[in-house]
Amino acid sequence: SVCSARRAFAMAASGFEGGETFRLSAAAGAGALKLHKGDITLWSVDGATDAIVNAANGRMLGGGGVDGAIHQAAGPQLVQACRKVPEVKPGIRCPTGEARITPAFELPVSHVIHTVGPIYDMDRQPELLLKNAYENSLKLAKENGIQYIAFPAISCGIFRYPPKEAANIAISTARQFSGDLKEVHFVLFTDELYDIWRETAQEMLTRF
Ligand code: AR6
Repeated sequence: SVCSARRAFAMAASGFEGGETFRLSAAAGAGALKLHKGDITLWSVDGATDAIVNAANGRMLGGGGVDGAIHQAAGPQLVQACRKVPEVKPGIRCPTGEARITPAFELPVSHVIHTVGPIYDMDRQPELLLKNAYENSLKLAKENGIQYIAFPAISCGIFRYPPKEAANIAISTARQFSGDLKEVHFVLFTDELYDIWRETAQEMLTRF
C-alpha cells in the first residue's frame, strides 16, 4: 500500500539501522542498549516480537505528544483496545508508574506497552514513579515474550521531567534487565535529548 511504502521509506531515512550501541552489562549473554534519533512510530525489528512504549496518561484514551503520534499511526483500533482495559478506579486504566499491553494494529511492531510517567512538578516521588514506569514496562515485555523494545523519553515532554535525571533513571533501569531482552532501544525525538542519552550511556555502560 501507499502507507506501507511511505513507512518503509521513512524507516530507511530515519536511520534506525545506525544509532549507537552499548552493552547492558559485562555478563555473558547480556543484551544491548541502542540509541536513535527519530520518530518511535516508525521503529520495528523485522520478524521479531517487538514493542514500542507509549508515554500515556492514566485514562489511556490518547493525548498529545508521542501518545498522539502512536494513536494516529496505529489507527482507531488502538483506542478501542485501550477502552477494553479495565478501570482500576473511575476513569483510570493505568495508574502512574504501572504499564499495560495492547496489540499495535497498523504500527510495524507487534505490541504497544502503555505506561504513565510522573508529572514532574506535581507527583510525589517522581524518581520512584519514573523508575517504576520503565521497570513495569520491561517486566511486561518479558512476560509477553518481547525481545526488542523501544522507549521514548517518558515524562520529558508535557510532564516536564528534567532530561538528564530522566536519562539516568531510564538507562540504569534498563541495565537491571540486561539478561531478559535482546535489545532495549531509546528513540529520542530531539538532538538535545539524543545527546543527553548518549552522554549518560557513555558514563554508565561500555560500547559493544
Ligand atoms: N517519537 C519519539 N518521541 C516523541 C515523539 C515521537 N513520534 N513525539 C514526541 N516525542 P510527551 P510525557 C517525545 O509529551 O512528557 C500526552 O498528552 C517528546 O519530545 O509525549 O510523558 C499523554 O497523553 C518527549 O521527549 O510525554 C500524557 O497526558 C517525549 O516524547 C502526557 O502527554 C515524551 O513527551 C505525557 O507526557
